[in-house]
Amino acid sequence: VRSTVHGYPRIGPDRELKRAEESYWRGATTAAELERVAADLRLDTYARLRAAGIDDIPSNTFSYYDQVLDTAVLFGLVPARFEDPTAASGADGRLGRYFALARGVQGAPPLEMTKWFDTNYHYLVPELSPDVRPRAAGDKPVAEFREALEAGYRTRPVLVGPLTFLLLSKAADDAPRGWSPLALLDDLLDAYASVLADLRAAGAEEVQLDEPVLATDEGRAALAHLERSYTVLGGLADRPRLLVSTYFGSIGADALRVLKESPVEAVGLDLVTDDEGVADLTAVSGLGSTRLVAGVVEGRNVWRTDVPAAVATLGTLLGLADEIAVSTSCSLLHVPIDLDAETSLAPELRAALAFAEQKTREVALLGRVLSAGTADGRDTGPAPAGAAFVDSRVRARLEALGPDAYERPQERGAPSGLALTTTTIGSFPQTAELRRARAAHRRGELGEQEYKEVLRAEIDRVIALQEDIGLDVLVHGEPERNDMVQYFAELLRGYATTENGWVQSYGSRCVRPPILFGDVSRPEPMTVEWITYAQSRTQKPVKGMLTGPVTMLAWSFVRTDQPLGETARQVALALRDEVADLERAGIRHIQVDEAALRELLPLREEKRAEYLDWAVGSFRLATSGVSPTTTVHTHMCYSEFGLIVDGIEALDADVTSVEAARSRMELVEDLGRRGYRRGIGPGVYDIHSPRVPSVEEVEASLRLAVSHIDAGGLWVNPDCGLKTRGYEEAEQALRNMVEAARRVRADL
Ligand code: THG
Ligand code: ZN
Repeated sequence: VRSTVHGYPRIGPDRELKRAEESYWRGATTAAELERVAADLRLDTYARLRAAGIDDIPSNTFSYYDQVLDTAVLFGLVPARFEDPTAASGADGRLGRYFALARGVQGAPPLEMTKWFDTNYHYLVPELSPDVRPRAAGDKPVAEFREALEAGYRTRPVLVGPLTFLLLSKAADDAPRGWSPLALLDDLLDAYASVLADLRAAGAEEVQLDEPVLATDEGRAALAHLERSYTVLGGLADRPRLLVSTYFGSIGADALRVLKESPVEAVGLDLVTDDEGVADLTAVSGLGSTRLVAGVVEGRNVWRTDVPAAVATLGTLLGLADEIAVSTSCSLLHVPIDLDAETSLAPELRAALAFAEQKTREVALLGRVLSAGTADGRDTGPAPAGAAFVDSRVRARLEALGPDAYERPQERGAPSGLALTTTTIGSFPQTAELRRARAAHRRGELGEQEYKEVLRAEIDRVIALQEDIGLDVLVHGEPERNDMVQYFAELLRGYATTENGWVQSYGSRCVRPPILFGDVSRPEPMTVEWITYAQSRTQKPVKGMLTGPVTMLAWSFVRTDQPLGETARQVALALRDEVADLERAGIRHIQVDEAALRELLPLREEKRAEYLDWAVGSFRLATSGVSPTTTVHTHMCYSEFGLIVDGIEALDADVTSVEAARSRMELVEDLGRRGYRRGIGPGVYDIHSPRVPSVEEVEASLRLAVSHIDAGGLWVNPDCGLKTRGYEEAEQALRNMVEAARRVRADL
């Protein structure tokens, strides 16, 4: 029984890739230097996998930014605005254009970025139209295969599969109405055929095609396209063996039957996310001679595998395919690299954890155990899923809550007398000085009082700047927070944080998801000191800023020994106390961000109602204790609004701000049609790009917005927090935004 993994983190154990890229972007290093760091990281990954005992090592899991972008570039699917005839040639030209697609350049806004299924990773959305013709335009998979082969590794190149690629792409603005990227399938399959032939010629014996979209309703419904894809690719004379990998949930018996009957050699299934995988296999009477790559080691959470249970599962699977291999449930991209880099986790918690490095060893161990038919004497004891830290006080409080703890009075004060009230989402740029102070404080070199002085000085400056710009509802800028989830996790009981547990979020940006291992409670107020200080510096209202329960879960590694909804209610109760303290301190606007509400939405419709029920319930538990005259705000990122608009109504917040800039205000139109009556702040410009929007651009968005919904409920804000931007661009963009609001107000 062979062992493999679907993919491995690409950022490097010390975030080498991030540093190298950001240095290249600043112009401090050359393309050749960046390429050398990347090559070293790839080879280091192969070496780690081999050392862990993994039999079949994947390649092309590396990316400079994102694997979907890589696929678009591989097939020449680059929008015309990036075809600059004067662009530099050679490595600089290639990388320059690649990064332009991801980050934008003056005159060419970047591709839209959105969440990769229900993870906290973001991919770039290819823009396709009937005018483009997919072709094998790049050689990244072949080049990386050759590079590995020369170093002594005959790897299995990994590509995003054709169905997933097309279903994750969108029709370009100039495509005819109703045109679907799926129309490109046959041309795209020709292009895949060419890449597969090149890989075969280079010596690849097997190629992995990732089709996670089969875990969604949309993918499951595209059976004809699935069949077409793998009949064509499987039928090629000149190709490596094909492994079609699926993950983020089961794919259903219908899709599994299509794959079983298609001429592909192997199918990868996620056997941990839900418990339907084995039932699907049984429903199709097993895979027969199609090899089953069994994802039994959780690839996206950090708990150790229960080895005896996994061995039992694998034993069942032996009867459902002639040949099986052991793997992770998905790429290890979503977990930190190495638990050994952590020095201060409690021993009982550490004993329950496995990061990428440890998981590869679990996979290899399972392969050996199955091959030998017995356990090989190592520690294979069961692992707790959460170190079960029980707090009976929290449980008793939750049990005592009545239904009124989830309801606000329907009659409440108007949020604001103004039309087009201007505000920001919460964070202001995190300066180098601030980061240095935080690091020094963490190392114990900067005392508590001195550190607080730095933070207060930053708040002074942020408040003064906002007054000068003329914003209406101010924020304190969150200088005390490294990350909106990490910060609260550090202050809540039941949560642990890591020192080096970095996971890629998008491009060079990483997060350190905290670990929610036990019952959650709030030992003391978490934000009151900072918000009240900011309020003391201005006559204008200052918004209090909290992170909502769903987002606290979505961006953490969460215990699996109780339903997510139960854990969310514990977090909500802690936040409810914080909201009450803020209100008592005189704060009149309180924002509870649910940036990740959309992200945790189950991939399949049949599971959504239950999710929205606990997601909405926990938000309401956190916020419904406020007085009728306090304005409750919430913020969401990457919303695909239509899908959750009912959920948003149910949150019962007074004002909701959402990303809208990259999707050009589509949501406002949608809301207008639905007769939405609460406050809405559609992001008027994209903060993920360094581009400064012009006054006219913002003005046009606002005029469009007021043509669809009542100006009294319209708030004016950027589409997300400003922490990733520099002060110069943030300030200019906000000035333009406020000026645009002034112009539109004047015409009302
Ligand atoms: N926090 C967490 N997850 C997130 C976001 C967040 N997911 C969605 C969205 N926001 C992603 N956006 C970002 C934006 C900035 C950064 C990471 C994700 C970022 N990270 C710093 C870096 O990579 O340099 C490190 C931050 C730190 O020092 O902690 O800038 O806001 N959890
Ligand atoms: Zn956001």
